[in-house]
Parts: sequence; structure tokens; C-alpha cells
Amino acid sequence: MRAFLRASFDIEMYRYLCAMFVTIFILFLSVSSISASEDHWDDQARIEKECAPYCLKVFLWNTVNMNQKIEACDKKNVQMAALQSQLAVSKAKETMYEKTIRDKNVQCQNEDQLYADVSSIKHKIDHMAAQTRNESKLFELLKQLEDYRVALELKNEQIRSLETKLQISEYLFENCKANFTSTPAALMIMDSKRVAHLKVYETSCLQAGNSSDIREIQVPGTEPFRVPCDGTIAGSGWMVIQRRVDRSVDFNRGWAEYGTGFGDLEGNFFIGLEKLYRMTSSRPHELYIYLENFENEIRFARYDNFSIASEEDAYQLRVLGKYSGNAGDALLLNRNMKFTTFDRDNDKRDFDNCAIERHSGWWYSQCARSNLNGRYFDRELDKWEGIWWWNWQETRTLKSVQMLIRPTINSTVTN
Ligand SMILES: [Ca+2]
Repeated sequence: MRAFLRASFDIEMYRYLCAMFVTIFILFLSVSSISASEDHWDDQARIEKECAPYCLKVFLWNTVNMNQKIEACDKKNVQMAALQSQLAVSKAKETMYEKTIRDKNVQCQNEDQLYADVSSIKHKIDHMAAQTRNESKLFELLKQLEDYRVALELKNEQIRSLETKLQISEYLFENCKANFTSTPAALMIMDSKRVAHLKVYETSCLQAGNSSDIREIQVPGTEPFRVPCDGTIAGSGWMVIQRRVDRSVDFNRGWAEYGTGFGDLEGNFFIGLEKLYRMTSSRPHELYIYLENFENEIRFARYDNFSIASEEDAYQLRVLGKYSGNAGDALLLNRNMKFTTFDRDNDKRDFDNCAIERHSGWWYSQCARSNLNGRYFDRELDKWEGIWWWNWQETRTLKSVQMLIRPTINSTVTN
């Protein structure tokens, strides 16, 4: 116990002594600090007193200089702001110029392409022009060739006529020899016939060229006969075999009259089936049909081959070639049909005669899509018995029609 009390007394003494020491140390520091501060203030006052005028001058100079610098700096800032503004404008312009340059580049590329296209087109045009010149030359050569062909055809025509005449002369010569013992009068008659037969006839209208005269021709198997030629409707060398212009001639006729022909060669007429047979069987012919309505509109149908049979075969429409034209192929159903008149029924209608119903002679089937020999009316009417061409204006009557034939000329140039 005594040891314990003694140790506690030592700890309390130790604490007391430590507190005393700390207090004395703090007091010492405080006294030292107060003494140093008073020394410092004394030095500062002295220094200020000694350099106050100089420091004032330095302070004033620095102040003035600082203001000038601030003003200069402000100016620089303003200038910098202006320059930045100009720079922004310049950048904007640069952007715009770049865009313009890009646009110009694109435009230049387009123009280059355009120039290339124009150059290509020009080249093509030059090529086409050269080709056209060549084609023109070729066309001229074809025309010359066509002229030679026509001239050759005419020469052949003359040769055929001379051959016919030679046959006739030979026949007359043989006849002369047989009748050598005849009387002088009989010999005179025979001589006059010989002179008459010495005349050389043409066998078509080819030699008539562009004229539209009435000429006398002769074909094998017939006596000479007159025909109207035409060089205006479809070119040169055509012969009119049927014409309707007014109602002055009645076309509702019988078999015999259609066989020999009737009417006025300068107006309305039909050439006759027998002559037509003789002509178209002696050499190839083409057929041209001219049509005009009451509004003066003109159309045509053309067939590159045309031939009819003899009376023994009822003048059958034996050959009808390829159609061309703008009136339509209204003879489509008439091919191989026989000719029918009111007194000779050769059509395909069992219960009736088409010629009676249609007031016409024609190559009827049951019956037909054309009626060019029908009844003439002075104005347009819708009449089955009238003159009409179905493929153009059905059964509405026409103002004028003509049928023409021409010996076929093998040609690439058509009229
Ligand atoms: Ca019948």
C-alpha cells in the first residue's frame, strides 16, 4: 500500500512540473515576438521615409505605363476581334469558293460529257450523210435499171407485135397461094385484107407512156380493138378496163354483154370479159382499182397479179396476186370465183342469184365485199345494190371507180 501511494504521488508531481514548463515557454515566446515586431516596424518606417519620393515616382510611372499598356492592349483586342471577324468572313468566302469550284468542276465534267455527246452525234450524222449519199446513188442506179427494164419491155412488146404480124402475113401468103387461081376481084379483096393486116398493133398500153389516149391494140385470138390508156392515175402504161363516173350507162346487163363489153370508152364502160381473158392470159398483168367517194377522197387497191379464165370456165377470177394500197382488200373472197350475171348464176349462194340482188355482174361468192358494177347513185347512200367497197366505207356508195390493168414489169420501183 505504501508503494502504491508513493507511485501516485510521483505521477501527480510529474504532471504539475510539465504544466509549469509549458506555461513558462509560451510566455517566453510571446515576449520575444513582441520585441521582434517592434523592431520590424521601426525599420519599415525608416525605409518608407527614405524612399517615399522615389517610390511615388516609380509608382506613378508604372501607373501611367500600365494605362498605356491597357489601352494598347484594348486596341489590340479590338484589332484582334476585327481580324477574327474578317477571318470568319474569309472562311465563309473560302467555303463558298470551294463550293463554287466543286460546282464548276461538276459543270465542266457535264460540259465535257456534252461535248463528247455532240461529237458523237456529229460523227453519226456525218456517217448517216455518207450513207444517204450512197443510198441516193443506189437509188439513181435502181432508177436507171428500171428505165432499162421498161425500155427492154417496150422492145419485147415490139418484137411480139412483129411476130404476130409475121404469123398473119404467113397465113395470108399461104392463103394467096391456095387461091392463086382466084378471080381478079377476089384477089383485090384479098389484097386489101392483107394491107389491113400489115398494120402492126400494140398489145397493151405500155407504149402509150404517160398519155391517156384511146388506142387500138391487138392480142392473140382477137381482132384489133380500142382501149382507153391512162398515164395519170397510177403511173404510165395503164389500160382502163372499167369506169364509173355517172349513171348514164346501166351496168345491170346479161352474160353476153359482159362477155363482149359495153358503154362509152370515154365515160362509163366495161371492156368485156373475153378481151380481158385474152389480154391477161397472154402475159402477166397487175390490177389497180381506183376509188373516190363523194367527199372527193381517193383510195386505191392494187394486186400484183391478175388473170381470168376463158368463157368455158365462166371467166373465173383465176389469179389475184398480193394486195397493197389504202382501201383494203375487198376482193379477198372473190379469188377463184366465177363470173355471175342475172342470167348466168355461177355464185356460191344456192338459194339466190347475187347478180340480181346487187344489180351487177361480178365474181360473186355469197356474195362479195365489193360491188363496182352496181347501180350508180348521185349521192352517198347505204345501198347493197350500189357501187361500194366494203373495206373502206362498207356499203356507202362511191362517186367514181375505175379498174386498170398493166402488163407486169418486174421492177422495184412502183408508181
Ligand atoms: Ca346462186
